[in-house]
Amino acid sequence: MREKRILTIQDYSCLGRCSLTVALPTISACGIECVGVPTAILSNHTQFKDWTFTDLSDDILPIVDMWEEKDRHFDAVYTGYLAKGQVKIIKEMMKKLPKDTLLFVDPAMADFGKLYPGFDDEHVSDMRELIAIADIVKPNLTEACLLTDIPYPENTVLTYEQALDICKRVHALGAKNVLLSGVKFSEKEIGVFSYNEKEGGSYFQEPLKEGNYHGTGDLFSSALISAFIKGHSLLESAKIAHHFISNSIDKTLENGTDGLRYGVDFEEALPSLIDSLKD
Ligand code: PXL
Repeated sequence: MREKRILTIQDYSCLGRCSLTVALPTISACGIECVGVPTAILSNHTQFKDWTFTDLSDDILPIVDMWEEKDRHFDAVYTGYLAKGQVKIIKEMMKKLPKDTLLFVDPAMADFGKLYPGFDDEHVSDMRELIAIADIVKPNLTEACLLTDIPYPENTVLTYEQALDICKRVHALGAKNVLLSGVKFSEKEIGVFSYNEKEGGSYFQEPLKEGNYHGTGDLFSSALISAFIKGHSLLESAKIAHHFISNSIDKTLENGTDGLRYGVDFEEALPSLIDSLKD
C-alpha cells in the first residue's frame, strides 16, 4: 500500500519549537510523508518579546501551481498558524487540489482568552471562512469563543452542556467535525470534546499538567492528524495525541528545559507516539 501523505501549511519559526519545526518530525515519525509549505519565516515565535518576520504569502500559490503536472495527492491538508490575509490564499489552494482532499484546520491564533500578537477581528472572521470548508477543526477554548463570538468564560471549568453548546456553535460555522481541545470539567483534569452531527458529543479527560508550554497545540494537531490518517477514530487520535503531549511535558520537566518558551522535549517522546500507533 502507498505511504500516506500530509500537506501541512504553517509558519517556520526558527527558534522555539512550534509549527513546522514540530509538525515535520512528528508526522514523519508516524510513518507519513510530510510536505511542508511555510507561510512565513520568523526568527522565533511571537511569545518572545521580539522577532523577525518574512511573509511568504506570494510564494504559496506558485508553489502549488508548480505541482500541477506532478503528484498533488494528499491524504490530508493540515493548516496551522497563518499570517494575516493568508486564509484566502489557502482557500484558493484547496481549489487546486483534488476535491476529496481532507482539510484539517487548527486555527492557531489565540490562547488563554487572548489573540496572539498581530491578529485582529479580521483574521478571526477570515478563519471562519476556512472552518466553513473544513472536515475537522480543532480550536482551543479561546479560539472557539472568538470564532463563535461568545465571551471567554471567567470560569474555564465547563459543564458538559457548555462544552457541547460551544462545539455545536463551531459546527454551525460549517466544519463537519469539531474537536475542542483543553476542555476542563474539573480543576484537576483536561481533555478533548469531540462533536459531529451523526455521533453527537463525546469526550475524554486526563490528569492536568500545570504550565503553558509553548507549541504543544501544534504538536497535538500533528500527532492527532497523523493518528487519524493512520486509521484511528477522531477521539482515539485525540487520546493518542494527548498522551504524546503529556509524555513530552514529562521529558521537559525531567530535563529541566525551558519548555514554556522554547517548546517541549517532544523528540524523546516520539518513540512512545510511534508505539501507540501500532495495533
Ligand atoms: O504555536 C502557535 C504559534 C505558531 N507560530 C507562531 C507563534 C505561535 C504562538 O504564539 O507565535 C509564530
